[in-house]
Amino acid sequence: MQDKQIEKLIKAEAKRQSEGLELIPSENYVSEDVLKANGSIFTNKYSEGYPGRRYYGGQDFTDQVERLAIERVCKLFKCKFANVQPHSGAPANLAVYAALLAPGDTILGMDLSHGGHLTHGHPLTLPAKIYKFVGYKMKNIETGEIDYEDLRRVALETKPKIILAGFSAYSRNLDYKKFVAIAHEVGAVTMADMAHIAGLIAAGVLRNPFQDGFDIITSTTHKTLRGPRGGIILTRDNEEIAKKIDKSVFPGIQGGPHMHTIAAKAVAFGEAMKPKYKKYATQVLKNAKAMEAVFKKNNVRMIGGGTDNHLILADVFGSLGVTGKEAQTVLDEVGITLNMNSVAGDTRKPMDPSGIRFGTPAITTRGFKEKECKRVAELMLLVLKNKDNKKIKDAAHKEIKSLAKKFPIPKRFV
Ligand code: DSN
Repeated sequence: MQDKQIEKLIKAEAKRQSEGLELIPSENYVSEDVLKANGSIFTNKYSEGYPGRRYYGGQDFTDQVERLAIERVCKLFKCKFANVQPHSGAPANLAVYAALLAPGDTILGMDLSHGGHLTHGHPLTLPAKIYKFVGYKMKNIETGEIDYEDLRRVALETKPKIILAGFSAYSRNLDYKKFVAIAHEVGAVTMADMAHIAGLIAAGVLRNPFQDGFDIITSTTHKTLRGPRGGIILTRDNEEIAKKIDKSVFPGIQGGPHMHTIAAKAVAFGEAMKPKYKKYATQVLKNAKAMEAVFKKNNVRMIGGGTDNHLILADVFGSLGVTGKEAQTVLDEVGITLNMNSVAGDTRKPMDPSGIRFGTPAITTRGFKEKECKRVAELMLLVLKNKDNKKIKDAAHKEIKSLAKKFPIPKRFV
């Protein structure tokens, strides 16, 4: 690279990624093919519109790329319509709201403090300034069971136009059929934001909300799905909804699609169709269970009591007296990256909450199995329990570095 300053930073980040262990559950490593497509000359092209209906010339190859991405993602998630243009998850969610709602309409989503996402109603977001958000919660924080009776009560009372399932910090399975039944009672559209678990659904190791009658799925493409940073909106079979969504994405809230990203999305969707991907997704779940077992054995409180998916939300302040921020910092020092997170009922502030959130998508991509994941969980607890002991931390760091060396970040998956 001619820009030495940026080149140096890219190299430093590559070293950080390769020598440390990535446990942020929304992060992953992409293949070299995804990187190549994402860094390709499609970055030069403007393509406002949709395949066959563009506002600029020179679209022979962009049309083919976008059609391939749509065809592959529809096959992967068993649906009829897809919009692959959203720049990421937040614009994808906004585009659905804008497609189906009038300002002031109501959306019923998971309460943020119980695992919902910012775009499901945080007061500082644009959607929350336009629409009215009401929430549902867990009935029992220790088992993670959703309070479906209360969800129904709130739905009957507030008549939401959209009932939204999905989360960014929840570790249990949702009962999609219950959402659909309640939505039918109140005439709402069902929308699943499956950003975190899209890859696990694509692989068939977690249930697909479309199977239970959901109308719309939104997702990012870079988490378990292991693609470039981006978003998608899928519509099961309702063409009228799909058309409204297309209009809402462009020209509604976006201009030209990022064709290089769409090319990379197509590559990732192709990779997710391969049998090896199913193996990967199966291992992600097994690895999370292996980490859960260590936390359970050490009596560390996990929100929801454990995990059915790729992530664990642990109350480290309640169990070990270490705050989320302290835990994030001390684990960073020994080469483990994860994020501090509020837990349901947290009395601490979001910038230094009681919990940590971690997961297995990235380390599973590196080839970690249960044995290594168990060891990582043990090392995490050892460090957290001895956060001021330099000797213990140094030894843990050494072991983490050697694990990372033994399992280099792969370049190809299929
Ligand atoms: N930032 C993502 C996550 O970590 O879950 C959600 O947008």
